[in-house]
Amino acid sequence: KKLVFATNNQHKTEEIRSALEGKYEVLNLEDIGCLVDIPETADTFEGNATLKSSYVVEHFNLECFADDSGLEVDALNNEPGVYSARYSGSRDSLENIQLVLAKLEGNPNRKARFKTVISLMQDGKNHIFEGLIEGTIRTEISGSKGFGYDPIFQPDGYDITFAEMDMAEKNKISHRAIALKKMLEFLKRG
Ligand code: ITT
Repeated sequence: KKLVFATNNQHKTEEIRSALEGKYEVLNLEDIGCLVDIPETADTFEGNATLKSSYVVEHFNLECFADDSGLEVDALNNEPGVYSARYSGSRDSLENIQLVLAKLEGNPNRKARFKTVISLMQDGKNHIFEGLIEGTIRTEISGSKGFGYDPIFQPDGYDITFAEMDMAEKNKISHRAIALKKMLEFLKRG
C-alpha cells in the first residue's frame, strides 16, 4: 500500500520510510511531482501540519499525511518551536543550533523536548496524532547522524545525543516515531 507524506525534508522521508518498511511504500512531495514549498503560515504544529496535508488533498486529490515538528526549549519560552526550521533566519542546521547554544550559554536550565504533530487527511477528515520526547540541550555539538537539532538533543535516560544514534535507534523512541505509531494504530483499525 502507498502513503503520501507531504514533506520536502529528505531526512524526515528517510526516517518515515525506515519506520514503515514492509508496511507501506512512502511517496514524498517530490515523488508525486509537487515542487512547491507549501506555505507554513500557522502558529501551531497542528495548523502547519494541516496546511501541508490539505494542500496535497486540494491540488493532487490524494490522501496524505504531513508532519510538523520542532524543538521546544523551556528556558527560551518554548522557542524555536514552530520556527525550528528557520530559527536563525536560514535553514542551515548549524546556524540554528549555534543560535540555540548561544541563547542558552551559561543557563543551567537545559530542559527541552521534540514534538511532532501528524495530520492525516482521509475521506475529507483531518486526523491528528502527536508525539513528544523530553530531554536536555547539550552545551556542545555531539554526533553527525540525523538532522536539524539532533547533535545537541540528549533524550532523557540516555547519555548520547540523537545524532549519535543510528536511525533505527532514534526511530524506537523519537517524537516522530511516537506520532507515527499512533497513526499506524488508527490505520489498522480503519
Ligand atoms: P517539511 O515542512 O517539508 O516537512 P521542514 O524541515 O520544513 O520540512 P518543519 O517545518 O516541520 O519541517 O520543521 C521542522 C524543523 O524542526 C526541522 O527543519 C528541524 O530543524 C527540526 N526538527 C524536526 N524534527 C527533528 C528531528 O527529529 N531531529 C532534529 N531536528 C528536528
